[in-house]
Amino acid sequence: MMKDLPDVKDLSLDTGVQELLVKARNEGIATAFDRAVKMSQCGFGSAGVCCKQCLEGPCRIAPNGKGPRAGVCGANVDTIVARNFLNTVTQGTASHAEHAREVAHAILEAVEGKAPYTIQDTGKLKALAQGLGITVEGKGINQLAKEVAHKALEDFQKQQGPLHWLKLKGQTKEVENWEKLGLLPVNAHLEVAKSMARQVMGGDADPANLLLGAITMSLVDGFAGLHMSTDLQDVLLGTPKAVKAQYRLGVIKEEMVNISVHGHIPLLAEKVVEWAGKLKEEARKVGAEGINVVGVCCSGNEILMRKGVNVATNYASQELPIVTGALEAMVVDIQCIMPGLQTVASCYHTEIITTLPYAKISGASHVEFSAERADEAAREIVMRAVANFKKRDPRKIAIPNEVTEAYAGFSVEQIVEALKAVNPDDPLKPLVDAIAGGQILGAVAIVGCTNPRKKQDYDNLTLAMELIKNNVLVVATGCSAHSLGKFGLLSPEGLKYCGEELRSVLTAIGQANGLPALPPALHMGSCVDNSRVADLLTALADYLGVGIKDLPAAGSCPETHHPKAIAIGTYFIANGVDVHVGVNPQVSGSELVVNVLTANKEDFPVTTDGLFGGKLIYEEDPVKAAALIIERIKQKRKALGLN
Ligand code: BF8
Repeated sequence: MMKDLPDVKDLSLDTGVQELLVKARNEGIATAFDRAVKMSQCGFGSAGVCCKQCLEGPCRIAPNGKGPRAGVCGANVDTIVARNFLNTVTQGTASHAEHAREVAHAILEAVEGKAPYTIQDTGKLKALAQGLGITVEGKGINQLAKEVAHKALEDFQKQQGPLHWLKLKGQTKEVENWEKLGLLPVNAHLEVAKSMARQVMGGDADPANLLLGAITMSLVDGFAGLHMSTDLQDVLLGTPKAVKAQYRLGVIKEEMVNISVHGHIPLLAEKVVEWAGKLKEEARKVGAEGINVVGVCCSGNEILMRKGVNVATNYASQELPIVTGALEAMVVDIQCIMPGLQTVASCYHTEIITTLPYAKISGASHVEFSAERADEAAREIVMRAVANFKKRDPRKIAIPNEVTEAYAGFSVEQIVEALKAVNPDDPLKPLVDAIAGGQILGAVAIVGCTNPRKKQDYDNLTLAMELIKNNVLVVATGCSAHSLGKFGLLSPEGLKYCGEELRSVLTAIGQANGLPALPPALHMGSCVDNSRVADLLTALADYLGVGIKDLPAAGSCPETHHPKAIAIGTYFIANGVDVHVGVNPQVSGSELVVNVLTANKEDFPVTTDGLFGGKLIYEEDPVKAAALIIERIKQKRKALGLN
């Protein structure tokens, strides 16, 4: 088996992951990395030219120009590729919108006394209520929270006017542009249903119109998905503040009952952390020293940001905490959960516990979670983990040693707070001055995933290093943030990789806050927390009186894997931000779609760059990608009259 598989050093930069990949192979266990090697990619699917919209097909248009040029119904390759792209964006959007809706319901249940949560950020609640046009005066916190939650749910049912959250959070100049183009979404469910209806056989066959549909869908993603999720979670669970924690598989402790939380919606993860604290004594009864909760993927980000919980690993290596032989339970909710987890877990004592009725894995245990029974579910999950401690096979235990220290918790509120230490009256001024003066060349959000087809963490890290070396400020979210955390870029230690000017700015802000320096990359949260990145860009654009599209900023997802990442990227393009992806976005089969999204032909009549000021950059080499991003940042600086 070992013979035809690549060296583990070529699969991940993380030595702990490498170590456990060798262990897994020696034990005859296949992981995503090895499955990726064996699964060849379909050339038609890779180019986006396969159509499965009806039973006349599947039809496919060969990218090499040979064979039929249209499907049985006559759909040409541009229609097929654009429709597939819209489908990808719709999948990502539906995931985020469902996330937001769950949190809105949890708030309602909490304030009605049915769910065991208490509103944590009353200041943010009041600000949201005001922004949504709700009268604040004379109302109690629970009443306000109820009205805000109802407004949120209206964004899933109202039949007229743009999304409340778009009016609340959209940057004025960008909103004007979307309105002028007739792209404003009305409600999340309506738009997802409309998107599916236009994709159906015999629906929308105009590729440009389908791509505009993808833009509308991405606005749903941004406002009724990302922004709404973050805003409501901050209200219910608290707005993050700077925290210190540890990264890498060494955070799993042999002497403890270990539970990893994995998925996205933090309602469950928060409760598991709470009950792990309450049930310590139960762990001692079975011979453990306590209960250790560790994070994986975006649930990991959520409890890192709010609770300082350590992070074991990110997407591509999610099976490997099980391979330590010391993980009692992995509790999952939704999105980015590999079904292969259960296959790996069946070789160990680890219990995979699914929690949502619409996201189960065959063979896994299921403990139904809802906000109403959050305590019962979390208690049961922790007790199951405790009971599994005694089932360990000591011969199978091998936990890598390495851990890395990192800072996280950089919500916009926390960033502004840090800047206030430099200028209490005008906190954004130091940042804007540093950008205007060229000490900060621009800002890039490194976001999204890791992908078992790419050397894990390598592109995320390499791109970040290139950018900070060139004095570009980096913020990070999602599994990319984990990549940077594992290798020291979320710690002031990483400042040594920065250009001199960026280093002096980060040192000055850090020291004004009693720290040696700020880290070279600021961890802003999970994937839904890309809303925080948008909020920061909106604040800067408003401060300067320009559009987001005018800012010297970009986004990058070097190790893309999920449709959510494509939805988020499209949302940022709609806001006028260039977005780099390092993995094939599966549109190459249509020259038209490529031209519209990447604006690679100067004379092409309609491009996202022309309409919004942002475009897609596809480049697999992270060093080349950094150069392209920096070139564009310089162009945007020039247009603003900056050197
Ligand atoms: O929402 S970064 S691999 S876990 S899709 Fe998934 Fe990508 Fe990780 Fe979070 Ni986002």
